[in-house]
Amino acid sequence: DTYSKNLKTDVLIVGAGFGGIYLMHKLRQLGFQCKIYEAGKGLGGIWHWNCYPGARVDTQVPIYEYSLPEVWKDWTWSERYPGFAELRKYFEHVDQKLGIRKDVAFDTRVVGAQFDKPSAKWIVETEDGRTAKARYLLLATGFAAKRHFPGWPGLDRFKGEIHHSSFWPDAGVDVKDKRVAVIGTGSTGVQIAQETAKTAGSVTVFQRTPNLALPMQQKPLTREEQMDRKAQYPEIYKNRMTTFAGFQYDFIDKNTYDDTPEAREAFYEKCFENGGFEFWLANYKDLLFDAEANRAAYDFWAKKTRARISDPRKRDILAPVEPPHAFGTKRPSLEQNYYEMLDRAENDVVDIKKTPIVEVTETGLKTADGKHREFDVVALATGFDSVTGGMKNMGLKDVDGVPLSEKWKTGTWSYLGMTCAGFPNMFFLYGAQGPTAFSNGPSCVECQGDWIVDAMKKLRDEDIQYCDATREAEEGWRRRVTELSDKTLFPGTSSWYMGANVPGKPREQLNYAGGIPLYEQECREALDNGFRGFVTA
Ligand code: NA7
Repeated sequence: DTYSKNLKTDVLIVGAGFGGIYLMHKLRQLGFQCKIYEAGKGLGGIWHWNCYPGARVDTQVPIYEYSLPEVWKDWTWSERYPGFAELRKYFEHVDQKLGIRKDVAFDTRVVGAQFDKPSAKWIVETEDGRTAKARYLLLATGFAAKRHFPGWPGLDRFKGEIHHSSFWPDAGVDVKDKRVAVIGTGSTGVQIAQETAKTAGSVTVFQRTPNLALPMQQKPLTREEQMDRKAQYPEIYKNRMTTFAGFQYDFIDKNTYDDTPEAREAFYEKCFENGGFEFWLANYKDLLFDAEANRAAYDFWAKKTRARISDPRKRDILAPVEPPHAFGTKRPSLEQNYYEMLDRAENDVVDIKKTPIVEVTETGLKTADGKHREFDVVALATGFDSVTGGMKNMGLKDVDGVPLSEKWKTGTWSYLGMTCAGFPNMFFLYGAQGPTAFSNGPSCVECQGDWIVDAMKKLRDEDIQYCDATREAEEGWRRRVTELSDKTLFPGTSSWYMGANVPGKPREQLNYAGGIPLYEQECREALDNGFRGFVTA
């Protein structure tokens, strides 16, 4: 069985979130025997780990779900942007339909893996001393498998409750009338702050960089309206693969200054009203390429947001007149009354770019200006060693025994954002140098998952033992990823997209910035041309 000390299987998948489950389902249909190793206690990947207050997906349903008819047919949601509890229920539903759980070993963390060329098998080791042998190793570990904890002295000294967002206790933390500190203003920090503020005595947000957050426009959904729409789902899912980011909308075919100022203002307004990422991903097509166009969008955002904050000090910290970075080159969070909430007298925002946190004490946080603030609960929403951290942390070694963490020490090399030279028959998805951070998760996973499944089918049909990317192909892919990114405004901003959120991490574009359709085309070409860029044996 899945937990046996010496597991043998065709395919070992690591991770039971959107990616791992999709791969297992598709490969089973082709007759591959698959097992999943999952470090957590349940299905759902990030939705298993993320149970912090307010954890919620920023992509609308039904875009944020599988395109598999057997799964979507009779499933409906209670709101446009569901919270983690409902997403966990969704994964139970997926399990009922696809029967995943019986082939998953939970609480099973991979700590070592190497491909043995003579037997053409991966040998995979777990933390508790088990060994698995598999022809294929598929990594579906997501882009946020390794948490980032800043190195402040005293982190373990705090006497109140202190938790990283993705280690939030399942039972929750009572914040009623408590003094809550939230450190970090990524998607996570914004969500924790606005949710805890509903019951906490006070919320203080420690902000290094303002989140250029957009109105979510949350809406309850009825079962009837969703069931009525089901006939359109096949079309919706087909269309999402034709858009840049795998959404239901795309950048419009117009540049910012093609419109008159009035028309532009009206268009921006409409994006805000529709809510979600429309102001980001359905904006003018030069938004992420042209600094001046980007500034116009920023100015609109700042005008709208500043009007919601009456306290001038808070207004300048949360929505400064001068942009902290080009709009959309860091991930905007979707907010619900975030600005009105922070504007209230009992809540506060501290600019830790000006006065960094220098120490955690038994009772609170000390900043560089010597100020000490006391708290009962501290939420660390400081993010992740994103995109590459998880894979570097699994004890993976190439055929010569060189750790992946060494190979990726000074930069990241992959081929097609799904394979690595020296790691035969290993495929990964939703990771480095794929569309990952610039796409809707399920769309990216299905695009890459289908490619991986087709590649494995081809290997089997053509009786090939293994394929291994060449170093030249990797160099070419790295150049491609860089070249696509260099045309955009992304490289000018310090973000986790660029590896710039973790001290000492090489600064480089970690994601493929050409959009899903172009990405899919490039990957298909490699496969259709007889495994171009791979050696096969
Ligand atoms: P993010 O987006 O990486 O946000 C982390 C936040 O923590 C961000 O505001 C950082 O400021 C801040 N941070 C990190 N380290 C420090 C230190 N040392 N001092 C002060 N502030 C710090 O993580 P999330 O969990 O919010 O979101 C991750 C992704 O998951 C998200 O994009 C979605 O796709 C889902 P900074 O901006 O670097 O100045």
